Amino acid sequence: MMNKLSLAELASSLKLNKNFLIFCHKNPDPDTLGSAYALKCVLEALGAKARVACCDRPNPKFNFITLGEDLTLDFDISDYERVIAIDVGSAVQLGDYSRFSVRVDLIIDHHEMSARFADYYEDLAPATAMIVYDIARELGLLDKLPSRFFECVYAGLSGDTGCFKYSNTTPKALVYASELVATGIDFASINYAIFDAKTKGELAAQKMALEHTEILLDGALAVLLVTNDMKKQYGINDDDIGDIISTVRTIDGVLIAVTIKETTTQGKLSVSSRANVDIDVSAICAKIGGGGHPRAAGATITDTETAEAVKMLKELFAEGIYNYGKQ
Ligand SMILES: [Mn+2]
Repeated sequence: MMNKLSLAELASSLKLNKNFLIFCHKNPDPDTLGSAYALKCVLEALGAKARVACCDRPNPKFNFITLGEDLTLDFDISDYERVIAIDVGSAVQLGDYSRFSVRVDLIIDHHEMSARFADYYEDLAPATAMIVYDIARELGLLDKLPSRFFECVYAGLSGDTGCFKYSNTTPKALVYASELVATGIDFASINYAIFDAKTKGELAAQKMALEHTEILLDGALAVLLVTNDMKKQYGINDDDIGDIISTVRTIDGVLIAVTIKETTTQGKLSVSSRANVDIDVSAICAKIGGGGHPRAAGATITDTETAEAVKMLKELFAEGIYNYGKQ
């Protein structure tokens, strides 16, 4: 895989414009938000203006990254000289803002599916935030950036590595974490906000997961369907179930965890999957038009009856487990 730009070319190209828009992916996580706001710090240090945009409202627990800003576009995209998509694997990942994908001038990402079209793509980088850190270093800005920059990079890196416990935690990730911790940031509060703090709604969602997760294939496959009726019954909203897959995947013995969520749009389902072993769930999700990382991937299903989609998904992921068993 050849990058269209080298790191040096990418970094110096950022000096050419004065007014940037930075798109995050839909259902924003700490990596897309942390990368966007860290890049905003870099651009501001270069004397430019930058605005971060996302089609979905971030979970309020990420306010320490966004400072509670409204990320929805309320004005003309043509106001911006240069439009960047960060941690965005494909146009679909822009969600309701995918209509703006033709305006994107620069893609910085680490999802395998973007390898072919990203301008700067780092194969198996644990987090896009590490690429933004590389950009700042390349520009010689590390001594000049505010602590907020390091907090945002740390949030992205810690977020995508599950607090440095997922299999994507490379030695390089830990070296970067070491440098970030050495700047004196309050990393413990960041980790608490991302991983430990649970709202009452999230705890109610865990109760729902406990009561409704189906365990299949002798415990190898865990599937949780969350219908709109269940959300009402448990008094929970979409924020509360945003990371419910993390609960489902902790069930001992599970090789693949899958959540299937009904959305407020009729006939549209949001699918998330996690592999606890070396099964490439992004390849499985690609079969239904989705993608992601080898051990964390998702897809969106439209125009399919919920029951029919659930049956299809169970078969699809079961096949992945059978093939893994044959190895
Ligand atoms: Mn990411």
